[in-house]
Amino acid sequence: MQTKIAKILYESDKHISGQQISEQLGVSRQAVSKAVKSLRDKGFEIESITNKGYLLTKMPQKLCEEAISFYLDTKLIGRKIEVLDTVGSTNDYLKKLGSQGAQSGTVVLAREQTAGKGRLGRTWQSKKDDGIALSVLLRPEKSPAEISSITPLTGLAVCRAINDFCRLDSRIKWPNDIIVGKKKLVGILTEMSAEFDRVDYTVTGIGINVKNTTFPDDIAHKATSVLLETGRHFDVNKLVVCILKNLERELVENHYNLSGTSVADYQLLCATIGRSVTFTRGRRKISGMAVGISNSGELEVMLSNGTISTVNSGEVTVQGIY
Ligand code: BT5
Repeated sequence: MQTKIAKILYESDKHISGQQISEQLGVSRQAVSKAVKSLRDKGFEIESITNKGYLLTKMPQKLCEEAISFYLDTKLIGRKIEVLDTVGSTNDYLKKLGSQGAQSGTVVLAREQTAGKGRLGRTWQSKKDDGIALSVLLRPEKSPAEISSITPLTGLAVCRAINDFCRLDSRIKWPNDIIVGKKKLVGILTEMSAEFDRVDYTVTGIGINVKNTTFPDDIAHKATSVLLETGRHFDVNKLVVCILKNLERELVENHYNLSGTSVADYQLLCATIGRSVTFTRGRRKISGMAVGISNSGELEVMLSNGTISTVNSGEVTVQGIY
C-alpha cells in the first residue's frame, strides 16, 4: 500500500486529498494517513495542506524500497526487494533466505553493513549511507560450470549502469572490480550453493562507493567513489534501478552466457586487457600480457613463448593498477 500511495503522489502534479486516495485504493482515511507518515519516515518529503491534501515535494535521497520499486520494470530481478537499515552482510542475509526457498530475483540492499565481505576472508568497508550494498539471488537451472561467467557479466552490467547513469568512464578490472583510473569503485563477490551438476542458488553481492569522501587509511590510496570522481550527488534509488535493469539484461536475458557481443563489450571495458599481468599457478608465479577474455569468463594471457594460458580466478596482479 505504501508503494501504491507513493506512486499516486509521484504521478500527481497538484495536491491530492486523503479522501481521494482512500477512495482510489478502497482503504480508510486513517490507513492513508498512517502510510503517508511511514513514507515520510523513509525520506519522502510530502507536504500536507488542510482542505487541499498531499503533495510529494522530494523523493528519498537514501536507499528506499518503495522508491526503487516504483521505478523498476524488470521481470525477475528485484520483483522481491528488501532494504535493510543495517545488517552484517547482505550476501550472508540473502544466502539464509536462499536456503529457506526465497524466489529467484530476490534483491537485498542495506544502508549499512557491519561485516561486509570481500573474497578470501577479506572485508568490504563502508560507512552508513556512503555506498550501495546490494545482493541478488538467482536460481539458474544450470550446472556450476555453465554459470562461470556470472561475475564477469555482473561486472559488465554494473560498469555500464554506472557509466550511463553517472557519466563516468569506469572500467572492469578482471575478475571482480570496477575501477576509475587506478582506484576501486566497486567490488563484486559471487557465492553459490550447488550440487555437482545443479545450482541451487547464487548470491552475487555488489558494493559500490557512492558518497564516500574519505576512506580508512589502509584503502585510502586505492579506493574512490562516485562523488569523488564526479563531484555530484546522484539519486541512489535510480542508480540501483539502472543496475538491476542491466543485470537482468546481461544475466537473465543472456541465459548467464558471455555471448560473442558481450565478450566484445567486456573487452572494450576491461582495463586488464593489454596490460602485463602476473598470476600464480601452483607455486609458480607466471607473467604475461592479458590479451582477452574467453566465453566462460577466463582471462587469456599470452606468455613470453607465445602460448595462451587461461586464468579462471584467484589473484592476478595487473601492472599499473593495484
Ligand atoms: C571484493 O572483494 O571486492 C568484493 C566486495 C563485495 C562487497 C559486497 S557489498 C554487498 C555484498 N555483501 C557483502 O558482504 N559483500 C558484498 P576483494 O576483491 O577480496 O577485495 C577486498 C579488498 O578491497 C579489501 O581487502 C580492501 O583492500 C579493498 N576494499 C575494502 N573496502 C573497500 C571499499 N569500500 N572501496 C574500495 N576498496 C575496498
